[in-house]
Amino acid sequence: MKLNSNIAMKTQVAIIGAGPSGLILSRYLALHNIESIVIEDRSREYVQSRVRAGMLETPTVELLDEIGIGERLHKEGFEHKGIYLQIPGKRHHIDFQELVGQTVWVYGQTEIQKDLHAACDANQQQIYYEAKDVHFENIDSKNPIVHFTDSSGNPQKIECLAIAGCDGFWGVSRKAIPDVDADSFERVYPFSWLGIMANVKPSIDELIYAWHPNGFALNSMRSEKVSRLYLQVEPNDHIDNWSDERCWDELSERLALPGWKLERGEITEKNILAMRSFVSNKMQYGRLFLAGDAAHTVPPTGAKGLNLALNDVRLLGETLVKLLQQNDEKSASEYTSKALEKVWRATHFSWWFTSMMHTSGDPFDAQLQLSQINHVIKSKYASANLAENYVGIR
Ligand code: FAS
Ligand code: PHB
Repeated sequence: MKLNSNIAMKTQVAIIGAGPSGLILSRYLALHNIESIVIEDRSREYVQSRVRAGMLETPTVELLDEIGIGERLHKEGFEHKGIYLQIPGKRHHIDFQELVGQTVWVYGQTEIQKDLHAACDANQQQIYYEAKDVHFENIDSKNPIVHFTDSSGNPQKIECLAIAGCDGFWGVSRKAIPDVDADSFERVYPFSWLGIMANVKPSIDELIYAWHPNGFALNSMRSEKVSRLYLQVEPNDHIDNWSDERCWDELSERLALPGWKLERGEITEKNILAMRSFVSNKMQYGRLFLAGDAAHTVPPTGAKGLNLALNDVRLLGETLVKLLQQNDEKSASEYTSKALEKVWRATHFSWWFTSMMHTSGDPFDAQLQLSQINHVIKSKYASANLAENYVGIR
């Protein structure tokens, strides 16, 4: 039954998107006694089921601990001291602990989403799932309004003091910023990733990033029983072209090393992920602030996407606390410039690592890449540069 709702809900912050950025921001704000309402386009089940990131920087782990959802991560996650870089016949360990004194954590984004849902349920966080037609009013005032249609088809209105656009690359928030495209940058890469999830014990203790003439391959993991692996494929490739056997044969070829065997198992998930770098240099307008993939996207080679999103979330959380509790408009005006420093560093690193590891079919490119990878392997300084960026520059 459609009700014509003219009664406005009131909250301090309206958050668009219930992915990691939106829900972690809602937890951070609640920790600082700031109320929020979350509006999400998809169902809770759909958001929960999306397979995405797997590698967490230490600052991300610290934020999850701070908002009280780090317990399962410390029990079930894996702390990794480095990664392996591989070219045909040679596998070299880059030791982050030794080079820069930092480590990283393997814990799936789907697990973080589960922990967030539990925390939001326990704290009665108001979340509207399957909300449609989200649009804004008065975002350049101190009392912006969010309009949407709820899952029962009823029009809803939220009067708030700030809007957090955490609705990802395809969301509506970034598009609400005037002339946003004039200050945005995009690079679409001429390849995609085929990602597979498999019920098989990981064949090695830490991640392998492998350059191979056939294309890049990544051996990652989720638990002692689940492996997560990726193959560079053509940009318009389709999972119908990739039988389980072809996946395992190609992964075995690209990750091959004498005396080592890639274990095979039941493949439970296959997806193809387009590769793009995108940055909007406009991350706010009036009382609308963007965080996470709503403002930027990186190719997942450097495992930066989720970590960069949560760097924004911490900064936006701090900014909103100062704005709403201390009326600190100056900090609010500096949000974008502060966020972009890390956004561009992570964007450059993700582009650099992607360009070094993915083949183009051009033999000259291949020689340059092999020379660069060998330099990173042999030079302590070049290894430290990779390590410093991978663990997350503070
Ligand atoms: P998200 O896109 O996760 O969440 C945005 C939310 O907003 C979604 O739930 C969406 O449904 C909702 N939304 C969209 N439009 C809306 C609207 N109009 N109204 C209301 N809600 C709306 N990163 C890595 O580090 N490693 C990886 O391997 C990796 N793999 C990825 C695979 C895929 C397919 C994708 C898309 C991304 C991947 N990423 C990876 C990056 C990913 O982890 C993101 O960085 C992370 O999800 C960012 O989180 P959010 O900013 O919350 O955006
Ligand atoms: C993953 O485990 O999904 C993963 C890990 C590291 C990356 C990309 C993806 O660089």
